[in-house]
Amino acid sequence: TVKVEINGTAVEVPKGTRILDAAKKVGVKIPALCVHPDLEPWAACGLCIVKVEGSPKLPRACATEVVDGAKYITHDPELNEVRRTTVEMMLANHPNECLTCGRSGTCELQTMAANFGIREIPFDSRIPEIARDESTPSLVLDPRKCISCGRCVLVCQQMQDVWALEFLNRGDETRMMPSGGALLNESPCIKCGQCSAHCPVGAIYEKDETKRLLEAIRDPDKHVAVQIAPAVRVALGEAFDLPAGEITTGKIYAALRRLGVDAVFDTNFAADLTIMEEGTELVERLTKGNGEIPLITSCCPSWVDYMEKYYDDMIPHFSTAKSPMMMQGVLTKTYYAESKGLSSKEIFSAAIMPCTAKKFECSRDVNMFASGEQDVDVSLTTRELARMIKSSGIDFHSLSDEDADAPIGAYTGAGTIFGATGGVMEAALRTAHYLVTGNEHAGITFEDVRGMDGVRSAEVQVGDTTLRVAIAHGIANVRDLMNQLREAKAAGQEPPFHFIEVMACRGGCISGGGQPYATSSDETREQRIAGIYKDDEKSEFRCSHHNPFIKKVYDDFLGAPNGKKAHELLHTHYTP
Ligand code: HC0
Ligand code: SF4
Repeated sequence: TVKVEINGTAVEVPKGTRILDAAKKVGVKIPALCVHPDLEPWAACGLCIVKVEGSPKLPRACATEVVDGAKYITHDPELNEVRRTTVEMMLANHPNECLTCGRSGTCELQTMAANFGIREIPFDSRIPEIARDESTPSLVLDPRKCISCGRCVLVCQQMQDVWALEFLNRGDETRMMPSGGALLNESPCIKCGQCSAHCPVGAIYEKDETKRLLEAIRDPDKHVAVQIAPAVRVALGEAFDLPAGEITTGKIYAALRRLGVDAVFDTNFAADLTIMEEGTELVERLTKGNGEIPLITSCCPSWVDYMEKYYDDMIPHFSTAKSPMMMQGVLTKTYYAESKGLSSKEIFSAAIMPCTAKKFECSRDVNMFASGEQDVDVSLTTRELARMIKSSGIDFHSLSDEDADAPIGAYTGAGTIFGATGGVMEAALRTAHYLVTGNEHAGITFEDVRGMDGVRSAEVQVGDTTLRVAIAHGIANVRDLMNQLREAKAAGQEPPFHFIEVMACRGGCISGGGQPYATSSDETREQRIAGIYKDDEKSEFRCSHHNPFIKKVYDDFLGAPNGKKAHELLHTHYTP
């Protein structure tokens, strides 16, 4: 360890600790805009300079390791003045559009300006005229608002390994954009939205589609059905100052009804359905040689996009099962519509997702129109739902819990854990044993597939087979796994795994690009994941095949899992 002083307070920290973190330990917050706990520090914004007693240097606290015996001064009038000037310069290069900006109230630059009490900007304004990029269905890039902190570029390159964004231009004119000034939809972007979740200001954000849902609600000719994704229930509360991980499912259902929607469904129901379809697919591939092993999950649209772009040789390995969101959408416009005597045209189906890529998935190909109409008309992020609730004057805290509507609303614990990394795998394992052997597995939980390691693997005995499974989250963790598969294939060896789960975002959907702005650190992720497993534990049923409404939908409507009708409505295909 190393002993240092921060503003006169002694503190002992492990060797290699950075000044910023040592200061945190004694309750001192050094301002910074480029720093993010998910990313390597790279000293871009210059706000975190500190003084070292006896030295003329002003090291940047985010990137500089403490030196044994050093005495640091983090705040004094002189440092404050330098920082204030830095913020003023940023403000001169930033449009004064707080009142109409989606980040107003959560913007880190706004907070910084408020904290420094800046009342005027003593520099000439120099805002480049660069048009907004609205080329993808998911995100809007507004380079005028960019403060060149670099977080989006780092997250896109380091965490996601996509390299859709880079820095263009130099000095004050530096802006994050796709290479060569291309549009986002011409870049390799997979629409995961992690850039938007990490941007401290309003320079990258989800495409707001709240108006479309509100218009449908007001349209007397539309019957509006809304589904909510697994991960929404453990994060929406944060937008209402509840702790991360607090389960607010019943309040969300109630809020949707107050907004005027006609039917409230749960994507978790379709997650149970996905397990029946994907589980059956796995068993058929394993026992009947009906397709390639390993089977790879396909419910994450950013992962599908990435795979089609970079691993199209893996297409035969992909599960053809649609994502739960799309399954829920098609059932809403067929099975549910029929039960109400409505046509698919009369239904408006919306989804609330933790994800920006789901906006793109809704209309990605013809299979997403299996009901004859677009099965999910619009997909909104958790952040958009929070705004709708706030702007409608609904006091979220005072809502009482309500239930989802039948017959496609009830879910099991297996459906809910889809929201966490490893959850789809665990849900599948809970049912695979039953599908293979006809008997229930002795235990419900599979602790080996849980956790936050970027790549995890486990062996699970299912009947006579030792199933080898692997899980990856955060796209940067996928490459090794896919290369391992390619190598085994090329060498004619047995595949290293039977079943692989991939989620594009670190932690899984609980940390999707459309979730409430948090510091997005692993602490928040773990709190949300704990909420997901709590929801699982308190569920009456915990295996998808035990969901009585899943049995009913097969009996009444779909026939057998992987049967003809199920294939027509619930499966899809991929194109390189
Ligand atoms: Fe997910 Fe999903 S688990 S992708 O992370 O499979 O977005 O929450 O809704 O569709 O269920 C997201 C979350 C979903 C889907 C489900 C899957
Ligand atoms: Fe990169 Fe994801 Fe943002 Fe696209 S959405 S630019 S892939 S971080």
